[in-house]
Amino acid sequence: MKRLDQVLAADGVPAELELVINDVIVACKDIAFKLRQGELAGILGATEDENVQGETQKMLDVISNDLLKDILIDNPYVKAIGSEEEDYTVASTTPGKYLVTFDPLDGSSNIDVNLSVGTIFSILEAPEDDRAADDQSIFLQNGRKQVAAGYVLYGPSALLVMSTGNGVNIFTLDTTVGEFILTKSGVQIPEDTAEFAINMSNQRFWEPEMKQYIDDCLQGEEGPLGKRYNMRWVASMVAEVHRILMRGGIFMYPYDNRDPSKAGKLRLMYEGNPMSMLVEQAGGASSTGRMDIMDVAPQGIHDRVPVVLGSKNEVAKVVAYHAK
Ligand code: P6P
Repeated sequence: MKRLDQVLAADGVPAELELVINDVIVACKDIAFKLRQGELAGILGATEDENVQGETQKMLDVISNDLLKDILIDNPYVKAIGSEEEDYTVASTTPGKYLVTFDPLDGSSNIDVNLSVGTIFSILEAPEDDRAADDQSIFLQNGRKQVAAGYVLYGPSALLVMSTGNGVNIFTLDTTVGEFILTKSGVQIPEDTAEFAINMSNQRFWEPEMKQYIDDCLQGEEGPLGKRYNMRWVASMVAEVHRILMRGGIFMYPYDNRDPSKAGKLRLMYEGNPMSMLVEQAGGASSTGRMDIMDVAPQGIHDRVPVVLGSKNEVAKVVAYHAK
């Protein structure tokens, strides 16, 4: 049974990067503990505040964000962090080599009804130039520049799923010793699927291409796609991506015209890119519908992006619909 640090060392991960990852994990273990306490910890429910996304912050959104921010900006190898819950990027107290972006508690609308939520993180190298740690343009690198990406899924068990570029490993939190233990290595997503995940209530707002693909899925065996599809929607991206890593599937949060100024609901830097690295490292595909998500050039730390990810042959079909 290998611990996380043993797997990272075996994968040749630089010691400084391992120390950054380790601080992310320390914060996530604390988040996992607080979530397990639930009502008993008196930290469920919403605050009076909204984040930069215009979403009401749950108490645990703020607590999780502060746990990750506080430990990382004191890490000697971190230059700055970016978070879904922070209006601007936050400079570290010391110069460092790495940039960390995170969604501290993705799917937090599920907390109060005791459904799965997760922490998503992405690590980049800071550009070797003289831009200051508080210059958020140092983060504006495409997803292919990520040196590590992962999530912690706070489900029936707490699972760490991550990649440093050598495939995807899954670690299970052994609560008896407080360590993440390797429980699956070399995750591979099945290339085909008959299970799609999308929020159908947004159907009238989608582009015609997405409407057509879903219509064709719903026609089942008699339709142009020639198979009976099943549907899932958990409203927690981390849970959806984990299901896809384990048994295949396709997850979509496409562009919709509810707010034409936004490219989609999900954020590129701390949802789209890290999940795309994991999915591609596991043999899947991740697209906006028209291009690979990890090739998108970010313009800002809170950029949004349409997401179509999962089993590579199914993602290819959706891309083909958008190419017509
Ligand atoms: P909707 C959670 O808020 C999230 O960012 C993702 O985790 C999830 O896939 C999506 O939004 C759910 O969005 O519109 O169905 O509530």
